Amino acid sequence: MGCTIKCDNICCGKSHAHPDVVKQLNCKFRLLRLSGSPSLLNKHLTPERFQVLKWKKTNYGMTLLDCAQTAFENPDSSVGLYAACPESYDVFGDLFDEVIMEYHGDFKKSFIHPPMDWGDASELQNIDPDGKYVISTRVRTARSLKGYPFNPGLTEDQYLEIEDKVVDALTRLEGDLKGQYVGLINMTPDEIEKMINDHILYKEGDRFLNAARAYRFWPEGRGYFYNPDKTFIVWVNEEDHMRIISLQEGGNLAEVYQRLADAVTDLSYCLEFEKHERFGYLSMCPTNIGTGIRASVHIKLPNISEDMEKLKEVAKVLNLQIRGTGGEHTESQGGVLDISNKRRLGITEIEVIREMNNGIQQLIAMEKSGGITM
Ligand code: ADP
Ligand code: DAR
Repeated sequence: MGCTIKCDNICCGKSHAHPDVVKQLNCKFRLLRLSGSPSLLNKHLTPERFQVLKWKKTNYGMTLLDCAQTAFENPDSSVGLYAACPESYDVFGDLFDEVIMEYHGDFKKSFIHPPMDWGDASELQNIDPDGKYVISTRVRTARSLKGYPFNPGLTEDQYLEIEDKVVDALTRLEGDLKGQYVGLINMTPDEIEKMINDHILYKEGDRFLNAARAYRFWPEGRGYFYNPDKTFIVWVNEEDHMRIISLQEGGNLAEVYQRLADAVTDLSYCLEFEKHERFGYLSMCPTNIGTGIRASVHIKLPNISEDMEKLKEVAKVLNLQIRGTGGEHTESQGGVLDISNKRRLGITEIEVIREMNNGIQQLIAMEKSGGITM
């Protein structure tokens, strides 16, 4: 549709955000600036960028409000920006490029994410063969179905369409990956709580996702797939259309990683994933683009975790991220830390795993030597 609204700039001949949306954005932007929010959104959505981006709208009908509302409602966000649809990464590219550059360690505008390369899992050894530190190992990636918006733009029918397409593909898997799907709508609250506590199912009620309108029509179209051993899990329509997860007790990273590589490869024969020419595989959060991989261990490091601030500094140097026992936005319980790679973009799948493996090995070596040596 041609431009029907005269924005601040010369009319660009494209569809624009409605003036009522721009009015909301003006107010929320001012409040965000006054809040002193530490978010990457507040740092990089400069007044100059705001004046241009507030008028833009994607072909999915998504605006800057759909992308930034998470931080408007949660000024304490660390990132504060979600893509409302695949086009958001380009239509609001002046903002997303800056956030991505900072989060993923200097991924410059000229950089292009490398082609997918799972490498050879046999180069990976068991992170903790004596089983003294690592309780469990998990490797997950995010994938979005091509042609659909992300949570802020999905209709109820689209949630159900995505669920149907993903479940059809999952039920074609064979061998170790064979399993069953259960929709949240068919689960009791106690069953859901048990699966969350067992680290199998996603938590509900994340305030950042709620502000991003990710819980509309809940639990319609939401559920998870699992194999009998619960070492292969797929979340459907939580933060992303798909989270593909491989996990098991112990530190056998090679086995966990190979299972994920096989699953993604098999699913790619049945599903077309959203992919960007620069950013690789797209997801709702700019922290999860590229490989989309988060490879983590649940680990106990009683000596070096006595000084958590120092451990976090070392983790940053090793490109590692520390989360609580229940995952993001949770605290550590019983000394169990969730430690994973931070970078997911600009390096290949096998390079992500190498970076995580090397980092964890260095932390275990420090634990054995009795203290942090960096
Ligand atoms: P994501 O990994 O998808 O970014 P979270 O950080 O919220 O999401 O973690 C999701 C779930 O996975 C949580 O229940 C968390 O405890 C669990 N988890 C993460 N890493 C491991 C691991 N190495 N072993 C067992 N469970 C894990
Ligand atoms: N909590 C939001 C998102 C941070 C990245 N984690 C994701 N995508 N689950 C924030 O901006 O702090």
